Amino acid sequence: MKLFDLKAGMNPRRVRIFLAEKGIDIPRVEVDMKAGENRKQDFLAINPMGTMPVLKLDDGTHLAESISICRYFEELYPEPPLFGTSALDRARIDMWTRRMEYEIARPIVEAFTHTSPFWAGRRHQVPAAGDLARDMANTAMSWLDGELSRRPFIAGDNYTIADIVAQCAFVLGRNTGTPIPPGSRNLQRWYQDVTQRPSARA
Ligand SMILES: N[C@@H](CCC(=O)N[C@@H](CS)C(=O)NCC(=O)O)C(=O)O
Repeated sequence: MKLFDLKAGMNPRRVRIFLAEKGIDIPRVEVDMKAGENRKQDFLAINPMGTMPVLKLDDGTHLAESISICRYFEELYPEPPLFGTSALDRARIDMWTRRMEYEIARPIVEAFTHTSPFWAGRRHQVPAAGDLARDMANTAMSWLDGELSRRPFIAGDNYTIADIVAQCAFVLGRNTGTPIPPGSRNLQRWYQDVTQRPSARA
């Protein structure tokens, strides 16, 4: 088994944090995105979408979606549970994970891709779309700040995959011009808590 990784990437970070929370250590290969390694034939043969992370299993199977990779490890190593245990728990965590993906991670990524010089020449950039995405991210952060006044973690009393998705988005946001506003006290408190976990440095 090995993980094709991208140290700076939001989605590979989800998998590394997840594995660290579970205490799982697997071999990793860093893909050189700046050199375009992920767009070359060798890597495209592994994942035609040209994205990381990719988990390669010993039988040659590949999984190329961060949440699917995490789900696979959850099945193999159920403790500590990060996707929930009861039917309701699982559904609630899934609901919050999807919300973190669509309401938080997506606009932060869009703001980055449409406005950063890093993506110039690699992606079609529409700066106004980036500005709109940044506004949407800020609106979603204000909503999430209110939600976090009522519970310690995104989906309830425990740290879950929903927190991992959100914290990785906010790491990207902090580095790319969409930080958590200082006035969002609950969100700031939550971010401090999750980023102080040892797994945050994975
Ligand atoms: N939905 C995928 C997205 C993967 C993805 O977009 N990865 C980014 C890094 S965070 C990437 O590899 N980008 C390279 C590129 O677009 O060229 C997942 O969650 O695994």
